[in-house]
Amino acid sequence: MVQNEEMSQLKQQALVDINEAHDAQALQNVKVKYLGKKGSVSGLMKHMKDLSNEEKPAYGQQVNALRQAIQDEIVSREEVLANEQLEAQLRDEKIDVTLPSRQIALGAKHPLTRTIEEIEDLFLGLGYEIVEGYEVEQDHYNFEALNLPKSHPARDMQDSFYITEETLMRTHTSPVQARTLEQRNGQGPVKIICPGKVYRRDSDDATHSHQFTQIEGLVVAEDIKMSDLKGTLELLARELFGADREIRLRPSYFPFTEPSVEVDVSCFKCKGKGCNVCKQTGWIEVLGSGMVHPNVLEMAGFDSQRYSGFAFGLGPDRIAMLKYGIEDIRHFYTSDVRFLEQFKAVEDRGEEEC
Ligand code: FA5
Repeated sequence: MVQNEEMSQLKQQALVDINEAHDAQALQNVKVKYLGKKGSVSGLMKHMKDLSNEEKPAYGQQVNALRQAIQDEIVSREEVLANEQLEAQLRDEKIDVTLPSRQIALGAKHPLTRTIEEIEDLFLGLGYEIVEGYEVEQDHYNFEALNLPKSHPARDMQDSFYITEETLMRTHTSPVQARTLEQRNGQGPVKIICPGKVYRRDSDDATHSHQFTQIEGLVVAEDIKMSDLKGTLELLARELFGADREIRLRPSYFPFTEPSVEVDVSCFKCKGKGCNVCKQTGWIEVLGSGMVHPNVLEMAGFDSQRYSGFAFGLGPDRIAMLKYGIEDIRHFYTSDVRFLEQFKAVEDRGEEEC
């Protein structure tokens, strides 16, 4: 029978086409070619009109069986292709876990942050609280509450950026001590350190910046003496610059402390003999300090007969410059990655080797 002949040829051709389809799209095209509405299998139905009524059901069944057989072949070919694709993917995406990993560029702490954290850690260990203040500060707290009334000539010691007549960029971290004392309602003890940014109209050079950092320290309690200040600063100097450091106090002047002292630390490089770091003096000036002026205590509501205290203010920029041998303060603020990357190496080696 002609129809049977055609059907078996069609089936054979379909099997060949299915096996030659090497991806999903090609297989889909084969499917449309044979099983689509206008496909070859549907085309076989055109012979129906030439058949007798008795022959028609059997022929219809044969066409359906052919359709099913091609459909089954396509499904199994689909599975084969899917497996092949998965295997190729597994092969292509294979990871060699023995290869060395790519270098991840890790950041390092900014030298100022490291210095500030080192100082914070020491004082936290001594039971101090860390208090932060406002960078935009009222004239009252920056100066007046620190015994520097409007006309006081010592205001010239700190050239300021004023925002209005009564507000300015704080010139030091001392306003935080004035604010904290005021908040404590005349009740000691107070033991705080106050790190933060400060601003002055200083012209920028290798050792001066118009923006720099300070850490303020303040202790107010009954019976605080100058020896407490000296012991505390000795500890600080040894923590920062080595266990065999000595400090010396030189008379100085700050309106908010009386007496006031500048504190020098024996040179960590030449051990006091004289070198380029200490400018041949054997000593390095590191901070200003003194006993809190009774006026400051009284203005904040503390009884200066009952309470006494000490305060100090240091510049982490200068400390970090000394510690790491940095010759220009402006390196801290220009965000040059080549400069900052050097501190990654310091971090890897550990603090003691700096
Ligand atoms: C003060 O600012 C006082 N408030 C410190 C103080 C606090 C004294 C409490 C007594 C009691 P002075 O102006 O000296 O003091 O500044 C303190 C430190 O800030 C200096 O030792 C120095 O390290 C740093 N410093 C001052 N000006 C600059 C600047 N332009 N650039 C970088 N660091 C500076």
